Amino acid sequence: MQPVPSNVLEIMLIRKFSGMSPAGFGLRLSQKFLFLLFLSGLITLCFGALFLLPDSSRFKRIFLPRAQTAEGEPDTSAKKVPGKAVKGVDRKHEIHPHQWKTRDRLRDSSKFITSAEKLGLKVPPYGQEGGSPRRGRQEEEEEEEAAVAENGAGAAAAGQDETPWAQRKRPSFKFDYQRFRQALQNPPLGKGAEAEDADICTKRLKIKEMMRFAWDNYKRYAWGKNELRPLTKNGHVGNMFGGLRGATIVDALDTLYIMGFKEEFQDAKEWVEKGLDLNVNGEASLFEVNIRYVGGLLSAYYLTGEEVFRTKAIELGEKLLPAFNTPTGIPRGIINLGNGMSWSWGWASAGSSILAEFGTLHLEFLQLSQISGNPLFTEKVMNIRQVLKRIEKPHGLYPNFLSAVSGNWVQHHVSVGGLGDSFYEYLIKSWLMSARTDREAKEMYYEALEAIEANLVKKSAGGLTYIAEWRGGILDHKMGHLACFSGGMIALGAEDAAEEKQQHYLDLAAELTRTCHESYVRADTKLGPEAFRFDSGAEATATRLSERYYILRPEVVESYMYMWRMTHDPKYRAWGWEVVKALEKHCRLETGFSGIRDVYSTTPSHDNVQQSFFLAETLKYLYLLFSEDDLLALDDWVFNTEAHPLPINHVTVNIGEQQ
Ligand code: DMJ
Repeated sequence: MQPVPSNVLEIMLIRKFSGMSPAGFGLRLSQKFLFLLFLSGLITLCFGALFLLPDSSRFKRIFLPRAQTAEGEPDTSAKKVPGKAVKGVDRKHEIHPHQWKTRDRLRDSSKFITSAEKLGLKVPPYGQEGGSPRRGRQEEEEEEEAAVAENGAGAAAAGQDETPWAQRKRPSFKFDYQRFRQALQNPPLGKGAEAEDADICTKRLKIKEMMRFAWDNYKRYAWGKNELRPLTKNGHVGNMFGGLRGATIVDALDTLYIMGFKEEFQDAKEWVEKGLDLNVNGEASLFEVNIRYVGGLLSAYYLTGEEVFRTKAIELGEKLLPAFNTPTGIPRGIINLGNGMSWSWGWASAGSSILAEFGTLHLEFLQLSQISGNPLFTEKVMNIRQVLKRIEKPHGLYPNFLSAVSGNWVQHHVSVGGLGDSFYEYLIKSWLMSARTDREAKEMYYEALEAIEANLVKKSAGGLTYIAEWRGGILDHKMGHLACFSGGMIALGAEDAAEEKQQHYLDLAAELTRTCHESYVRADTKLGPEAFRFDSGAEATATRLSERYYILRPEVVESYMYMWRMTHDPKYRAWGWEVVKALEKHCRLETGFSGIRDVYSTTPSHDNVQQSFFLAETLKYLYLLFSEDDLLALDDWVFNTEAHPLPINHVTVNIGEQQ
């Protein structure tokens, strides 16, 4: 007798194989195969459906081990932190309700605890965040979910105190500014010795005049806006800073200060006090806000001790923190400062985060912890480093796109120019800023540099050394203007390399700087293109129309400045002066400086933007090139990637010290 069917599956099977005994089946081989195929498909489907259940479902917990309940792809390299999309919130605004796990992971790291303790910051005992005893995991999860549901994405991860730092009840913390100043080996502005050479003095004065001209025109036509449009004599808002305004003011603060523009500096300070509104909505780039605004405010504070800069830097830094609420702790690229929502760039591979962006926060965030006493900033960037340290690197290289959800590389495009550049810069500068105690950063830097040299550094037929880009193993023989910072970076790090490599790195730095100089020399305007190539017979020239522009970028003069400080070879000053003359000839308009559309044409076509980094970086590096070495001495300062000087922590903090 046939058994009474007890479920749908059996009914289907009986219908399908009607006339056969389900016990014995009596099937032909091909039928058995079909049956097994169908059955295994069904089981896979049911198992897969488990992943769609919410984390809290008991059914899910029975069948899946905890670690597999995270959202995202399997991750073999980086330890994962589970997270999931929040119902009712747009996917691009997903937040991570299990933030406490990140903290657990950090607590496991003796390295981090060493750092936090050296900061003099109290890390409460495990399970006692916020003073409450440790609760059950389920209880915590339920609370986290409730908090998220109640507050939306801007509430950031539950378990993290979201009360603004300034309003929190906490033991008073005072950053000892005087102690910091006393620890500097040189006065920030140097001993004030004038260069003996009158010609050098004249050149420095000329650069000062250019700064005043750029500033005055910004002030006259675009005050409070982000950048000046010199042709149309108005302000440029741009879309990188969300609702933030005054990018030129904040970016220019330290340049005004070191050049001795006292009145202008006071105007700028007053605007920061009264005009810099941080409670604004809009899509801001985490990276740009960090390097220009946070970096600019930090430098202004360290140079002057004015409290307004410290307070604003911390307040702004806190507004960036919700971007880190992702399953891995790798921040997303865009943040709304008003409501804390964050998401990835639409154009980035599969909504991933960009190496040069999340890898260029370390210096500023460590300084934020130092001046605020809030260890959260340090925790965030230390976590980024741990993710990067653990992940497998193809040929030792760091690809440009990483999933903030899974912690895996999204594709294998490697570049020392755009998308990758300042990540490498921040490794060596982290080592230097820690007063040479952050050995982890140092090791990561030299390992990365070796991989770059082995895989990307090439010599052209004409004998020019360049750094190519890498696309999953295939080389693109192009170097971007952005990659021209590498000469300066490699020179800066040469002294700390293994003894037998020091001269080699200095030589490599000199060769790369010469190549970038050649890209300028070979252009009719004597200003370099956005990218230049070494294929199809090209040698350091742009071959595509779209790569012929120059937007007042600093990277080439930045390398001249470092090479000058390292070697005192007068050719670097000579090359810097060529740039000054070219800027005056092709970029100076009646009402400010502008980028140009084609460096190979002397018929002017201006892009009508005076970039804020022209005042922050290009003019500052030129000024330093023609100044004494004790003006912002490299023994005391590292420059962030926007040329804002941050102090080397001689006494106050030794963040990241490894034993
Ligand atoms: C600047 O904002 C910074 O130097 C950044 O690291 C790269 N791009 C610009 C200048 O070119």
